[in-house]
Amino acid sequence: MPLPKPILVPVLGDQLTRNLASLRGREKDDTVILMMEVWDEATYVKHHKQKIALIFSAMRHFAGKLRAAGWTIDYIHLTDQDNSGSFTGEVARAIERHDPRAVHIVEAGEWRVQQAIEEWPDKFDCPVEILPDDRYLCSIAEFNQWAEDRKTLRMEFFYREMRRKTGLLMDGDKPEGGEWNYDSENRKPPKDGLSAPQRPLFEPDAITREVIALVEGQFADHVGSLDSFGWPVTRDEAEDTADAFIAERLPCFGDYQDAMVYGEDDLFHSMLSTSINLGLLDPIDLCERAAKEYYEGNAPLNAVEGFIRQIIGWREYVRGFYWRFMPGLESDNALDAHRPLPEFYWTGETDMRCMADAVRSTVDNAHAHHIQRLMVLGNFALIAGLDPRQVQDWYLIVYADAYQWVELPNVAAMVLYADGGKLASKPYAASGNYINKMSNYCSDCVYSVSKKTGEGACPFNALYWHFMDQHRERLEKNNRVSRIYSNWDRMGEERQAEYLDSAEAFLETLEPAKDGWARD
Ligand code: FAD
Ligand code: DLZ
Ligand code: SF4
Repeated sequence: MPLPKPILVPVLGDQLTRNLASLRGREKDDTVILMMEVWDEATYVKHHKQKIALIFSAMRHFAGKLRAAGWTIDYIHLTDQDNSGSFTGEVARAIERHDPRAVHIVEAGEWRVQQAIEEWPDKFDCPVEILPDDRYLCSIAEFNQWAEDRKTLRMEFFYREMRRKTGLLMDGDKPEGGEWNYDSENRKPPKDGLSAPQRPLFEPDAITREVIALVEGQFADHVGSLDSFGWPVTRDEAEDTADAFIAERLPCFGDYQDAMVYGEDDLFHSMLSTSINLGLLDPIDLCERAAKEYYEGNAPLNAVEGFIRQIIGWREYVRGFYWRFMPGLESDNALDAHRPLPEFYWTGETDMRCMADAVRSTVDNAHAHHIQRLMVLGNFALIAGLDPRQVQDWYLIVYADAYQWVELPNVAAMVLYADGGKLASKPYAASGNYINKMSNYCSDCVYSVSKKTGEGACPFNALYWHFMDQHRERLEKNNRVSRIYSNWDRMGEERQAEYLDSAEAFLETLEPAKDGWARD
């Protein structure tokens, strides 16, 4: 009897879980799992070195674990001689090698890859089944249904649906404690000397060391350094990171969620995004564990609710938003912003202490925490009128947790308002006051945060009014913003001109990024 033909199951780099829809219920002797390190993915933008090393190392560890459990793994290494460089090319070669009776793949996280996969049924002489990615709480169809008849797609209302759906922090049909959202308690400025317990860092093992050498050799001109690589690359390591967060940092997660402290890169954030996005951790399981801490009296409600909202609220919402508005979201530019990304986004060489610290953390760790991404790096990009495509590339490149489905809505819609307000009710524009209130950056900055214009003034102050002035026609109609223009008008023309001249003079000094950082 000839052996029955197997099912070929390609597993992509961000699908590293045994609970993947294409693997669940499969028999080992009837399945060939294909994993592919390919040039197209590693270079469509020039990802941070730590991001590539993390993904390849996690892929290799996952493959090793499955192989040890008796699965047949066909693993394509980046430098294999016949590697075609693309998912499509590698699946075609694998079909020739294994002659499968069908290909089963879970839909891709990114539009670009999904477009390629959708061509496979016509390209290959073999049935292809594309399965929904059910690692998310809300399917794409369910999000579209929720969004269909709404004028505005505010996350808060979506989030309440997800609370009801999961029963997380619900007291019958009411939210635990009476409120859906405890953010008003989550805006504490940092106390002097605020510092958080160190998260676990993992010494690279032999597999990771081999990947690090590969990345050093093949991607030498990509941003970042691998010297401090300590990301969790296995499920066990990711679980250790989650355990440490829940025990040591979750109780303060809410209070200091928006705080920034010079040189404190993680503060009370979970540092779990890389592991969740790769598939090493189950997001709902994490939320259930956090809720248990509240019910057992180990963490306050504002912390636990805040953490759960980031995951079943924001994370699920941006994924639905991405699929609803792609491919247009990528090229949206509602504010007609065209200034090139400044070189200091890559080097950190700027006198603005807040920007320098956020870029340093980004380049050193392939990570910056949320409020640095939003209110420092993002706010600057917004009020300086930086080109959305260049800003999008930058965020996708520099963060180890960046995949377009989560990066793009955050950057194009939340930060840059390039979608014209589908996601946010108003642009998150802020002057230096906000950064001063929420951080200890300003006291030692070359610039003076209290000085509004002229020599030595904090650039955020004049850029803020310059931005508001430039977009008056659009923003004045927005009743959440319109009253700000009364303040502007009260300043009088002479003072306004000082603001605008200061901003223009500062913008003139920006050196555009050199070619070659983002793409070859
Ligand atoms: P925590 O602060 O501990 O939050 C817990 C978890 O909630 C995170 O791990 C993440 O899974 C989820 N989460 C929190 N905020 C968001 C959000 N706005 N959107 C989606 N999920 C969220 N997150 C990414 O995973 N990849 C990205 O490419 C990415 N790009 C961003 C770009 C910008 C401009 C902004 C403002 C935010 C971006 N975020 C992105 C969201 C957020 O900043 C990161 O998820 C977070 O900093 C990761 O660190 P953490 O795990 O310690 O998060
Ligand atoms: C980001 C990335 C990189 C750098 N390299 C690979 C790779 O070689 N092989 C792979 O399977 N996945 C890689 N990834 C992650 C993919 O880009 C990710 O799986 C897509 O976002 C799926 O849409
Ligand atoms: Fe940033 Fe302005 Fe504060 Fe300097 S003074 S750290 S530029 S906000």
